[in-house]
Amino acid sequence: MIATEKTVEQEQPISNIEWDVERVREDFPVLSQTVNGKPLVYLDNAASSQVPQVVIDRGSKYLQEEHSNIHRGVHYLSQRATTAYEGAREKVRRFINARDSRECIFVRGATEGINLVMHGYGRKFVGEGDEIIISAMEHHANIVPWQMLCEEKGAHLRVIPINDAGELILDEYDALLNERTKLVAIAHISNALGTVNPVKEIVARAHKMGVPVLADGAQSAPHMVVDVQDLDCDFFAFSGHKMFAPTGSGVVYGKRELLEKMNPFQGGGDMIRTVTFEKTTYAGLPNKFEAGTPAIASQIGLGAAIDYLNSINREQAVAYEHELLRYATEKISSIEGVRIIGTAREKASVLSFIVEDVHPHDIGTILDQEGIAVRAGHHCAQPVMQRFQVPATARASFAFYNTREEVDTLARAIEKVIEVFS
Ligand code: 7TS
Repeated sequence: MIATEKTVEQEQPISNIEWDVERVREDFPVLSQTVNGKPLVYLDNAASSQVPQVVIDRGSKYLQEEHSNIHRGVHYLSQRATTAYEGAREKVRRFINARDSRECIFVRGATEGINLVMHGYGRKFVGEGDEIIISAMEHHANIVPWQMLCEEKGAHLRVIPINDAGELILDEYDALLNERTKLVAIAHISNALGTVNPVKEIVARAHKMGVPVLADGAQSAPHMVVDVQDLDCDFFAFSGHKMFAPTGSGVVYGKRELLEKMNPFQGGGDMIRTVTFEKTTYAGLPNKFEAGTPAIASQIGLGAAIDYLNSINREQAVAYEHELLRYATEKISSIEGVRIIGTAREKASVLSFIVEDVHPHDIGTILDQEGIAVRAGHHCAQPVMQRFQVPATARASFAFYNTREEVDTLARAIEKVIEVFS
């Protein structure tokens, strides 16, 4: 459990976790720079995480030696590019423990993955009077597509409320599930609050009613060990750029029987079997959902990022991050005038806070002068801000390369903010 009460600062070592953070930091060249004359303290990982040298090198190797279009060529380079691209798909399969790599569709990121499910599944299977359940802590990427669908179809969006700690009220979820429910779409981890949602339980309850579940894994894929078969979710979307890979990479996983029933997302090259002016037949999985030339270099980079994650001890990385969040929560919440937004029992990676009488944007600006990168705003989760009646929050979000010293620097800088505005 993350401590949330104002407690006297205690020096507790990060115990029993053998994590050589200084060694790990050497893998990430971005981290060693100075910003505004101060060492960079990068605490905006929920927006985009940094990229290790091995991923950068893999991207360079592709561009220097392999760059070519995939699937269509018999020539040497095209075959090498195809092998690398499809190799990345198999790495993704193992990373999330999907049954079959054809269930892993490459997309630009979580947003595109959710939109793919909205178009492919929603537009085919949701009709007038049907309902889609989301929660009060969703990122706009998991709200707006469903609203667009509801508007088009005359369906209704139902929202699971959250309590003052930022946890789902599961009794309300039970009350919302009914025979009109066509899909549940839920964040695995909230980007604004850090809450880890009980996706496995949510899925089990939905499946009792025969309802499929999409888990938005944008924040969980980088910070948890994810097993889609264990979760038993029907769809799982995530972005590469939040898990140490380049932008433009990402995946939506879907159970094969559902993906096969769905309509394609976009039409074009590579997603067809035959085309005549009268009729087009579609390719099998995964190509049916990957029209046009994909982000080949980025997805190969995602494969390299997964290799990197496999090369460090993933369980230790998760435990270290958890301990760092606990330390940060204790330290930051003990500063007079600071309030943490999001105090769920199960949290990961994200610390959202406000400072009495200071706008979060001013916090962000002053912290930047100290070389500290945090995000200030609504974090594309405006309904969360409305729920907690705040215009915005400042958000520090951690990765396994962040240190306790960086948390201390953040705490000192927040104290400075309070001084400036007092
Ligand atoms: N879902 C969640 C839970 C997210 O945190 C984000 C991005 C998305 C979906 C969309 O991901 P994208 O890669 O397709 O843009 N979250 C954030 C954030 O917290 N700050 O910047 C982007």
